[in-house]
Amino acid sequence: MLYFITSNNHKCAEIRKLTDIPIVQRDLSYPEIQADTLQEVAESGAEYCYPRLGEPCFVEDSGLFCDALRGFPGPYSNYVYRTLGCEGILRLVSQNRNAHFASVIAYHDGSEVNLFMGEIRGTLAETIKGEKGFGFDPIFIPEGETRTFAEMETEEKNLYSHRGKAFTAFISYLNQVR
Ligand code: ITT
Repeated sequence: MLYFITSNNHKCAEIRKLTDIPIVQRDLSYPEIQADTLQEVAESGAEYCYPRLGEPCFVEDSGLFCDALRGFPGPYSNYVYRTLGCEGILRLVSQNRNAHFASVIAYHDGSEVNLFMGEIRGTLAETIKGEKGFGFDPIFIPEGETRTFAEMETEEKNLYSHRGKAFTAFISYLNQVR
């Protein structure tokens, strides 16, 4: 069993499809520090959560990085999604539509924190497309595809996604140390 500390049910649903290990979701409402990197946010989240839960656990911090906006919204993606939304990002970006999603999983095993990263490059769609998924899924088309993440089933998104990659790296680490 693994504890996943998150308030985001979508993230948890995606991760559950990637493993047979039971994933127990807990929302500890951990404070997200204001930092320039996902790594710092995730690491400090895991350090906050472990002593409160008293069990090994992981957090995941992720974001959308737009090339035309020099990486914005990046670690501020949650806030920017709630304020500007998908439409707002599309309005900010015109010529250069390249972007990537990144995910960092921070696992506290009781003595230390280990980080696992995943990234997927792609482009921003011209318009919002699809109803599945969450967040910026309706505007992100992964490399090699013509559909947005929001037009894919979870299993398919997982094959490409930043979160799928980070979690797969985390599971291979667990298989080595356990
Ligand atoms: P927790 O911190 O509680 O896990 P959260 O939704 O606040 O949940 P983040 O702080 O990591 O998570 O915010 C990342 C934001 O980036 C998220 O709210 C989405 O708007 C966006 N995002 C990250 N991964 C995404 C994905 O796979 N698809 C669409 N949008 C994503």
